Parts: sequence; C-alpha cells; structure tokens
Amino acid sequence: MENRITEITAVVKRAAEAAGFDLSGIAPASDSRELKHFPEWIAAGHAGEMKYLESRDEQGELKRGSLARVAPWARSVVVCAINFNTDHPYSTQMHDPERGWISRYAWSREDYHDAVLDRLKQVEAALRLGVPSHLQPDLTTRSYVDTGPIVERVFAKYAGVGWIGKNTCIINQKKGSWLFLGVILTSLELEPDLPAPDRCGTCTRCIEACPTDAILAPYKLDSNRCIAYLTIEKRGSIAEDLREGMGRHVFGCDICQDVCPWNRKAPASTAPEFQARPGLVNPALAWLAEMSVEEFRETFRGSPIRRTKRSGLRRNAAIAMGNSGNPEFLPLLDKMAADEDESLAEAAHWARSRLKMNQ
Ligand code: B12
Ligand code: SF4
Ligand code: SF4
Repeated sequence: MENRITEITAVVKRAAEAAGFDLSGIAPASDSRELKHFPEWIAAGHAGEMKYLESRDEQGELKRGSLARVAPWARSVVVCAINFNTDHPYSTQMHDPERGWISRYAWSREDYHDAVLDRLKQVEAALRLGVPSHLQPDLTTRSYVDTGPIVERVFAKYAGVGWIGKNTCIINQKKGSWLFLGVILTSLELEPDLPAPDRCGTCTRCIEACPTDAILAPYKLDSNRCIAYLTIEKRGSIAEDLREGMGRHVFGCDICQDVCPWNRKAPASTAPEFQARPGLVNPALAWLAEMSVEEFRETFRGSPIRRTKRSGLRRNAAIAMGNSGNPEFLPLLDKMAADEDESLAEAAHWARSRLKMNQ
C-alpha cells in the first residue's frame, strides 16, 4: 500500500498542475499550534459580524478549531493554490483623487469561488480514479474554496504552499501572496509535505502600512478594523473613526500585500478567468456612485463584487469621495445625501462635511 500512496500522491500533484494550479501540497489533517489561536481570535471578537466563523458542534466547540470535529474521517488535506495576479499597478502607486480602488482579486472575469472549485474538482476526480476499485467504497473526499469549516491558510502552511505572513496571508517564496487557495479533504493518508518556513524575518512593513491598524500584532488581524471586511462584509453604517483610514478603497484592500517585499516580483497569471474586467482597475468613483440597478447587475454579473451589493458599493464610493479631497464630488454627494438608502445617505453626509472642512 505504501507504494500505492506514493503513486496517488504523485497523481494528485500532477492533476493539480494539469488543472492550472501553480502550487499544491499535502498537509496532515491533524491539529497544529496555529489552530490554537483560533478560539482566542473568536473570543476577542475579531470575526466581527461574520457569525459563520463562530459555528459550533454539538459539544459547543468551534467547528473551525479542529478538523476532527467536522470531518473525523479526514486524514489528509490537499491544498492547491493559483496565482490571480495580473500585470497592473499596485494600489500604493495610484493617487488620482477621482478614482477608487477595487482589490486585485476582484477584477476577475469569473468569481474565484467557481474558477478555483472547477479546477479543484478535476484534482478530486483524479484522486478518486487513482484509488484501486476495492478501496473506493471507503474513500471520502470533499472540496472547498472558502466555504468549508476549515482555516485554509493553516493547512496551506503545512502543505508547504507558503508561510503565514505577519499580514496573515499565505506567501510563497517564488510566487508571492496573490494566491487563491482551495482544499480537498480526504480519508486517504497521502504523503505529507514539509511546512513552509517563515521568511518574514524582522520585516514589519505590512503592520506599519495598514491604514486602519487592523494588524494588531504579527499574525493577528482584527476584522472589525480591516478595510476588506468593512467594504465587503460589513452591512449598514461603518464606524466613523475608521472611515478616514479607508482612503479611496471601495471593495477590499491590497495594501498589506502591495508593500510586501515578496510581492515585488510576483509573476502575472495568464488564466483568462483572472484577467481584469474593463473599468475595474482604479475605477472612477462617480461611475460607481451613480450606477443604476441595471448597470450594477450587468457590470458585476458573475463577479465577487456582487457580495457587497449595490448599496454597499455606493456607500463605499461615498466614503471614498469624502477622502478624495476633491470638491468636484460635492454636487453628487448632495444628491446621494438625499437617497432613501439610509446608510448611503449617512455616508454621503459625512463625506460632504469632510470635503467642505478641507476646502
Ligand atoms: C474570513 C476571511 C476573511 C476576513 C478575515 C481575514 C483574516 N485574516 O482572518 C476578511 C474579510 C478581513 C478577509 C480579508 C481578506 N481575505 Co479572506 N478569508 C476569510 C476566510 C473565509 C476565513 C479565514 C479565517 O478563518 N480567519 C480566522 C483567522 C483566525 O484565521 P487566519 O487569519 O487565517 O489566522 C491563522 C493564522 O494567522 C494563525 N497564526 C499563525 N501563526 C500565528 C502566530 C501568532 C502569534 C498568532 C497570534 C496567530 C498565528 O492563527 C490563525 C488560525 O488559528 C478564508 C477562507 C478559509 N476558509 O480559510 C479567506 C481567505 C483567507 N481570504 C483570502 C483573501 C485573498 C483575502 C484578501 C486578500 C481579500 C482582499 N484583498 O480584500 C483579504 C486579506 C486581508 C488579510 N490581511 O488577511 C484568501 C487568502 C489567500 C492567501 N494568499 O493567504 C483566503 C484563503 C480565501 C481563498 N480561498 O483563497 N478574509
Ligand atoms: S487588507 Fe488593508 S486594512 Fe486589512 S490588514 Fe491589510 S492593509 Fe490593513
Ligand atoms: S510585509 Fe514583511 S512582515 Fe509583512 S507579510 Fe510581507 S514579509 Fe512578512
């Protein structure tokens, strides 16, 4: 059986490459020291309103704290990673006060959940085919991109895909951190890889560059302060003391990755799904703010940007205009301040006062 396991492990890795993944590796399904931080993180309230991260089993234990609770049958985790970087500037290089920032991962033509899951299913199928037929009835596999009860980055580290950076992102020495992750849990005990060593060293650039001080300490992020959370996940009003730090971000944030030295030479992907849609790199704020229901639907069909909904995107655009220092937005903000959408109107009021104060 040992030879067979070596063979299946090789089949899985070849299948990952054939499916277009840039990196893949195998982690044991066991608990690790990093997972011990998960309950502390939840208890400190760092998940904000993302209640799904707090789901518990019948014993009241956090599901994501251990794979043994949600998939006791799992022996290995296949972790695959794909580069979504494209050849466009970093947010830290763009200063046009009429324009905002959509996070690099969200420019894509296809929602990454679908694009990565399609590929992952190919790897899962190859794994299943590699197992001798008499063992097939006992074989269990499950593929997840984001949505499974698993802290993917911890397993990515143990699969050797990359280390967990101080900004909490998985970084690969050759590819950088512009990576999507996908995981396959399996009841097979595949040959594990070695964990990726931490190469952050004494660097603290991401912590210093974060405009809302969301990285409380190395490897510890408070979602409540993170612009990615505020612009994508947070519904309704955004706390006033964080708005200034949001700058001109309208969906997600890339700063702690833009400043990371390991992304200086990050390669660009050629996958068609991850190429940028027209208008999304450094988009015009007025365009986003004035988008009709119809245009929002058309522009963001099959895009991860749908998650914040039109209401969230316009709220974010209003805050970004307030931070732009550009008084030309005042007439548009007057209009938005009278909108029936309360959080939009309130954000527009704030933005208007801020622009007037700075005139
Ligand atoms: C919830 C979530 C978020 C939240 C919370 C982020 C966070 N840091 O936890 C928000 C909305 C803020 C977010 C933002 C982003 N996300 Co997100 N997110 C997730 C999701 C769904 C769950 C993450 C989770 O469980 N967090 C809980 C915390 C506790 O886990 P963690 O940060 O991974 O922390 C572990 C380690 O840091 C660790 N640890 C390790 N060493 C040490 C040492 C010490 C001393 C301590 C204290 C802790 C510690 O402890 C934790 C585990 O217990 C995952 C998908 C998944 N299912 O895993 C995607 C995921 C992590 N996100 C992803 C991406 C791309 C992003 C963004 C880049 C998007 C954007 N540009 O806007 C940003 C990045 C912001 C950042 N710096 O992390 C990718 C990450 C890819 C990568 N290269 O790492 C993932 C894996 C999705 C995917 N399938 O590709 N995300
Ligand atoms: S994504 Fe932006 S706000 Fe969130 S930790 Fe990184 S730099 Fe800070
Ligand atoms: S900026 Fe520096 S400390 Fe932060 S993740 Fe990159 S290498 Fe690590």
